[in-house]
Amino acid sequence: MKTAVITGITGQDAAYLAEILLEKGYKVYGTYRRTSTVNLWRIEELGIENHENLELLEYDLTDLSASIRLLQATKPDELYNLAAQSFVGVSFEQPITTAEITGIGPVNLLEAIRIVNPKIKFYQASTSEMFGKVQEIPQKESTPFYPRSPYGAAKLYAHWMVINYRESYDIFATSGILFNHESPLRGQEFVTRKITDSVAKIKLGKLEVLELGNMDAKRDWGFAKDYVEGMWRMLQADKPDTYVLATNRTETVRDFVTMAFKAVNIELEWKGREENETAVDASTGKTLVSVNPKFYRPAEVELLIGDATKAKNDLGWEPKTTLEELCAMMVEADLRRNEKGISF
Ligand code: NDP
Ligand code: GDR
Repeated sequence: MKTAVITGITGQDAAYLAEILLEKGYKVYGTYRRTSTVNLWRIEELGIENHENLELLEYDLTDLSASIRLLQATKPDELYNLAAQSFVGVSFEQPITTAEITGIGPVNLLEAIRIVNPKIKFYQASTSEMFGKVQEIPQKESTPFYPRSPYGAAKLYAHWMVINYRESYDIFATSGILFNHESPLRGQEFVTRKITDSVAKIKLGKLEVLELGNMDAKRDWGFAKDYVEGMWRMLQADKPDTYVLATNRTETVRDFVTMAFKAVNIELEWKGREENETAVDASTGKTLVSVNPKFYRPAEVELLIGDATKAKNDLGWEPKTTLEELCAMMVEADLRRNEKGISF
């Protein structure tokens, strides 16, 4: 039986990864950090919280000694580092915390591997945010980086440290540059989930208007469950490397809003531009979407579209879920939750 450690078990990706590793027969240790109320709703939604091969351990990524003891106690074959301060918007307000968790945190784990057992295979959750300001379309492994946020810069530091530990110490350290991936388990602060939850509330008469920031930002959105399969495949490869996972399709935030309303049979009509942009219900004329500049960021990543050809060729990985399917799945889950009065 293989053993894996997944950091950040309370997060979206870790929940799906734990699910597929348990299905593959792994013993899985998931780490959570100490808070006054630990929220395990994601693994509970997946029904794996009491799985006999899943064990939860308290751990903070910013602590080197805790990282060493984590690996001594669990003796993993594979270590997936999914923990991070992962919200780009917050990283502008908390750049130092973001650097400590998202930038230096992974180095604590790399050092722990070096000290405890250099044979442990390591996966680092790198991100398309490292590409930032457009240098090339579509973005792939060889595209130059130009991060546009404290989060992107912190992730880029960690990314280069992974490559350095790979080359310096012969550690199986792999980096997945993943483009945005969403699901019904996505946090509500991220734009897709904010949209699907608000659409559900508007449909049920629990919210009047959805307020958003930059509608023109373009993202390459995939389904998180497809992407965690790619993470696992990366650690089964013959050698450590860097891989992009993406769908190679990009849409604006506005397009996603239109799609989500369509999923509840509401056609939108868009009016105005930038700060004055709104969308009304085409059949009633009621305003359902408006722009609030408080959601603008000091610097924006305007366009992301990834090329995952390398992952397809080397790992046989391809996304399976279309954006329409993903959006409908998220709206449906939020309708169900809102009907029951549950809010995650
Ligand atoms: P989430 O924000 O859902 O989860 C992040 C996890 O990290 C949470 O469990 C959080 O715990 C944990 N965490 C935060 N700080 C610490 C800390 N100091 N010590 C230990 N754990 C900590 O992220 P996702 O699941 O969406 O993403 C997983 C990883 O992939 C992240 O590293 C993210 O940056 C990266 N990524 C995500 C993409 C996406 O589109 N989802 C795309 C590319 C990369 P808590 O619940 O206590 O806050
Ligand atoms: P992103 O995701 O920054 O790409 O990072 P997010 O969903 O937060 O933003 C996507 C785009 O939507 C625009 N936007 C808004 N965003 C939020 N959150 N709220 C709004 O109201 C809003 N209105 C417009 C944003 O400006 C942005 O352009 C995610 C995270 O999961 C990272 O951890 C990960 O690394 C990257 O995806 C790839």
